Amino acid sequence: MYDVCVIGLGYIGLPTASIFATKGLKVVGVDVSAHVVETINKGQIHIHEPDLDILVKAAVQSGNLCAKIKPEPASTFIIAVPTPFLESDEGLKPDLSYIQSAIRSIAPVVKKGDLIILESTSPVGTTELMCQWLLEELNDPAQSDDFLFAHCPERILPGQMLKELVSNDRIIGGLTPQASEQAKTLYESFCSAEIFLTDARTAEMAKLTENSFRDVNIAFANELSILCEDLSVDVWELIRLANRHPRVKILQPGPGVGGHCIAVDPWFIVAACPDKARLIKTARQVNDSKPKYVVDQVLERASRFKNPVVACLGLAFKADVDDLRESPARWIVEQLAEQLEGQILACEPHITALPKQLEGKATLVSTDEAIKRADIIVLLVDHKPFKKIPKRVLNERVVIDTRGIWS
Ligand code: SAJ
Repeated sequence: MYDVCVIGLGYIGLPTASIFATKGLKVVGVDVSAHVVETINKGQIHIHEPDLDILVKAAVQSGNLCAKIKPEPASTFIIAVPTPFLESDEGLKPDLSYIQSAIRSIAPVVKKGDLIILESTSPVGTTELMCQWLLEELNDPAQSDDFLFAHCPERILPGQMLKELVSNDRIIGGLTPQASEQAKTLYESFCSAEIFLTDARTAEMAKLTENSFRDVNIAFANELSILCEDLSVDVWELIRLANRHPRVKILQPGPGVGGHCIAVDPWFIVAACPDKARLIKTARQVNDSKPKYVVDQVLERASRFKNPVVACLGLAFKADVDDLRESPARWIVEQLAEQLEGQILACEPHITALPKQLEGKATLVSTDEAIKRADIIVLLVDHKPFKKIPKRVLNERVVIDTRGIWS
């Protein structure tokens, strides 16, 4: 029997399973993809995150981590599956079907006394629902107190996951105090920061609140960037100066908010309280409208040229990662490729081939080639190499810097 069975071996499940294994626990990781299972059992990885390859290799080679297609008996189950949202007739709705499938998949192997932890970011009430689903699934007169349930939201930042996995404080919300305590003992095996115990609903809302707080703050910065354009004020200088006030800490504007977390999680709050979550909803709308604003800005500048060459620097969803999914930069380049009469050069140092949507519509080039050939340079992602482009070169081009790195 295993100590821990982790369901879902993606960006959260894989580092979590691996770190437990390197601390000496017997871990089985479960994924519905045979390719993922095979890759991990070879000690390799299917996603990109700095140093994750080293951690997974060490975990597999120690004999403490293996991957399987189906769950195996364990004393703790950790659910780390996606929780996207769906567009329905009634608006945006959280899609909890992956969690429900995970619960169904563990039902044949759970025993009384097992601890079941939800790590996926989820709407308030999901841990309670999980308990309900498991009891419904088990065709015997099981009681809710036969199992221990807790929500332990992940809070790690893509690009710095391994460091933050160990050093971030954690929140654990059990359906019972015993569940919280047991989960705390487990996470203490690798977490060197403080672990705070609360109830499941508060833990669920805490995670949604953290990401909504960031979204609202970025929306404030994005709105300022639009106002400043009209008022002929340099927004970067403005924010730098305003942030010198001891109680002001504005985040940075950009071409929009991407990734699977900040742009998604606030909707869980809005879906639960549609009439009351007014600020959180507006912030989402402000951030979602920013990519189109950038497209219009570029089209307007390009209209002054005949067949301009437009260099778009960056396709990833944020700086220094290679993740192009849910990326405002990528969306902007796709729109420009559709709408602009001219040539699009795309420059993304972290990839070697363009995503399918851009094949034949843009050309992937190096930074040097992009800036040499461009009439218009559009900076979309603040990757480190772009910061080194000499001012002299930029002074000779039309520049749209959505991240303020050359300000
Ligand atoms: N962004 C801005 N301006 C800023 C900061 C970010 O435009 O000042 C943009 C980024 O470019 C990116 C998006 O926001 O497109 C999100 O990036 P991020 O670095 O803010 O966050 P994520 O999505 O990579 O990770 C977040 C983190 N949450 C918080 O910082 C509150 C992380 O700790 C969470 O674990 C993660 O969501 C998650 O999994 O929920």
